[in-house]
This record gives sequence, C-alpha cells and structure tokens, in this order.
Amino acid sequence: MTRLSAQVVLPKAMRPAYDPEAHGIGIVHLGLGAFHKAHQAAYTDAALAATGGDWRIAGVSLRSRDAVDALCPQDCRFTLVERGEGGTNARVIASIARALSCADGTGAILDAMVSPDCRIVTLTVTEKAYGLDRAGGGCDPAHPAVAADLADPEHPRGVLGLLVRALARRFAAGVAPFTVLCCDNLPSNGHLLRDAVVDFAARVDPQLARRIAADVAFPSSMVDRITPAATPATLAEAARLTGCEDRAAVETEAFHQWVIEDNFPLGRPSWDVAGALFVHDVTPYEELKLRMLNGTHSMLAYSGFHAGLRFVRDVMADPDLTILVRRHLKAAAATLGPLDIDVDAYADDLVKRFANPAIAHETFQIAMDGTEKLPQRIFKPAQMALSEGRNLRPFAFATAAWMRHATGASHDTPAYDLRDPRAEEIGQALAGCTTAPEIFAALSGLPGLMPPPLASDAHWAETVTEILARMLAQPMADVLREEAQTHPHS
Ligand code: CS2
Repeated sequence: MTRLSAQVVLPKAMRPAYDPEAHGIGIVHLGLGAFHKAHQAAYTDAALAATGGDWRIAGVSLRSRDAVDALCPQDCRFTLVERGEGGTNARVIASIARALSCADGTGAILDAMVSPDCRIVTLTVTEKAYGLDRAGGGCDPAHPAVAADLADPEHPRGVLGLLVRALARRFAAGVAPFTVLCCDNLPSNGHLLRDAVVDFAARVDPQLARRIAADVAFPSSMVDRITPAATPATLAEAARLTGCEDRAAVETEAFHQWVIEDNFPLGRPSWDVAGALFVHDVTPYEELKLRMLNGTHSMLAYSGFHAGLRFVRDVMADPDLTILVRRHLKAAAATLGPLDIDVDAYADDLVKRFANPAIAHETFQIAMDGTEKLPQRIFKPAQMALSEGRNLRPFAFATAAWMRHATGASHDTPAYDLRDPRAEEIGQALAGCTTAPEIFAALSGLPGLMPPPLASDAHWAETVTEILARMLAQPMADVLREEAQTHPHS
C-alpha cells in the first residue's frame, strides 16, 4: 500500500482544499501529540483552506521521536478520522509543514521560534510539563525541566526555558515577540503561563523579565475535542478510508470547540472560519469545560477503571455510573457563574459525547496525572460548594475514587503503575497507611494540592473518608450501585 505523502492523489473530499506548499510557516507548536493533530492543526488546516496566509505549523515533540518519525516520511500529512453519530469521516490534514524533536537537540527548534516568520507559539504539552508553581504562582524551580534550564538557560530543553530563550534571542535581534497561546486544560492558562515565564526569566535576567511582562501577549484559551490515543485500529481505519498507509493517523470525535481571547499582536489565522470563538474573557468557558467535562471525566475514569470498565463508552453503558455522571454534571454546573450557554443542554451533549460508541477512550488514560488535574476539576468547585453551603458529595466521591486509585490495584483491576508526576511522593506519603482516615490525611496533606480550607473541613473529610472506606472494603461496582441508589441526586 502506498504511504501517504504530498504526492499521493486523494479523493477530493479527503484532500486539503488548498496548496499547502504555497503557504509558509507562521506557528511553532510545542507538544506534537494526538490532541494537537485533531484540534489546532485541524482548525489551522480549515483556516488555510478558507483564507490562506503563511500560517503552517512547525510541530515540536518535546520527548520521544515517535511523532516525528511517523510524520516526516509523509511530508507531515496525516489522516484525521472523525467518528460522529452520522458515521466515520476521513480527511488529510496538511497544515503541519515540519516536525522536529527535542531528542535531536533544540538548536533547530529555537531557530524556528526565533525566526520572524514565527508569529505564534502554541502549546499542548500537558499540565505537568510546564513546571508551574500552582500554590504560589510563577514557576517551580524544583521541577526537573525548570531546574535544568535555570542551570543552563542558553541550552534549554523544557517549555519555560525554550520560550524564554527564544524571546531573549528575538529581543536581542530586534524581532517582535511571538504570541504565546497555551492550549492545555488549565484555568486561566494564559495568565498561569505568563506568570511562570516571567518568573523564570526574572531568575535569569530581570530586565528580560520586565520586557516579557510588558511586550508579550499570552491569550488564554479553552480547547475541547475528545481524542483518544491512536492505536493500530486507528491506522487500519485510516488506511481503509484513504487507501494509503498512514503511520501518523489520529482519530477523534466530530465535536470540537475552541474559545480564545483575541489578543494576537502579530496576527493570527482565521480560526474563526473553522468555528473558533473569539471572546474578551475565556474564564467562564474554561470553568464550564474544566468542571463539567473534565471533572466528570476524572470521576468516571477512577471509578470506572476500578469497576473493570476499560473505556468511557463502557462507563456510559453502566446504569449506576450513568446516574453518578449526571449527578456530577449537575453539581459542577451549580458552581458556575452566569454564562451565555444552556448548561442543561451542554450536560446532555456531554452525556452523548461520553457514550459515543465509536470512540474508544480509555479510563486509564484519563486517570493519569491526577495531582495535576484534580485541583481545577474537582477541588476548586468543591471549595466553592463548601463556601456556598451546597452539597459536596459528588466532589467527595470523585476525590475518594482518586484516592482509591492512588493506593493501587483493587478487587477488579490488575496491578498498574500510578502514572502521576508525584507518584513517588504519593508512595512515600501512603507508606504504612491502611485505613481511609490515614489515606485521606496523607493525600490531602500533599503540599499545594488541596486548598487548605477544603482539606481542613470536617464535613469534607468525613464524607471523603466514609466513601473511601467502602471503596477499600468492597468491589467498586458494589460501591457504585449503593451510591447510585442512596444518593442519586446529590
Ligand atoms: C481528559 C481530557 O485525559 C483527560 O484528562 O479529561 O483529555 C479530555 O478528553 C479533553 O480535555 C477533551 O477536550
């Protein structure tokens, strides 16, 4: 079978509706994973087709070479397999022009970021890669990549180090700074990243920090598209649909959303023609998505995984978990401020999206990195429910399920590695803990994780502990049944 490339002639409906090679690079993207390919690369592809411009992407993989090795022999083309209610659709995306890996050194990556052609740096590197100090603000100098880059700022390998070094070189060369667009699931992601970049720069060169604070735009954005990790089945489906071998194909749902603060001093692609919404303040959209979609995702991932349910669609076929998903969505919605969106309809859509039988999204994948995800998804809304005197139980349930996951294999799960950047610390904190109160005390005491007013609230502690005790003693499926029967609404 012919390998996908720029030379292959595809059916019209599948091929890019523009001449990719006629467009130059305008974006460097850090984090060349499935989500970027299904989201920003797809939006950019549609924008190029609609209004053109030099906005193709130089994609950078921060860790392994795999993404680059798959893309380069294909002229960076890849198939996007969209699995919606109306069936499966495939199209070939051509917005990525180059693929680079930090594994080959960062010289070419920095050159691409320093080039005046680069007007935007976008990022999907996952919450843990930044090295943010979530409790105190700014950067965390103890984060491995931050520490290494602070020790050798001229040869950075981490996210903050690369951004600061590239900006320093641009200023020195008289090139206007690029806009930094964070696309990770963090609250006020532009502000968090700005504070971390400025703090990092201040530790290297205070004048540079002042310049960045004054001159660099860090718009916030909310991104959404459920994109499971690609599997051999994804590649086989892409081959069936396009007739070409494609080692870089990704699969995703039909739904996509992108809400962005419109602050791009050097311009931007017309992502709005592809459906992006440009707004003055992204905060309400971020809270909506983080607490409803992602918060519910985390709850169902921990409890579903421990009930032996491999995929989110299996969770949605379980009547008890469906009740608890609805309950969580309702509790999360109650913490939101006024919004121009019908939140009940949003919840109904989420239930349908989670249930999509064509998407195989692993609960174990979503269960990853709990310490990075729970603060904005679960603890923040829980704290709000606490201060407003509303019922905490759905958030306590999600927290207990995470704590159950942190303690390791249970009745219905084989042994697994806890995939969390703080796994070692968690292991140490849990050493010798056997009872639910001990586990609660150890995990809620992890520095900077749970907001102190929440961690020290007696009712919260009691509720989490009571649920956790049952999760430790019984199979998860039994706990879910009891919970759905005794507390179906709150
Ligand atoms: C998920 C998200 O893995 C996770 O933690 O909650 O990746 C989720 O699928 C996306 O945010 C959907 O836009």
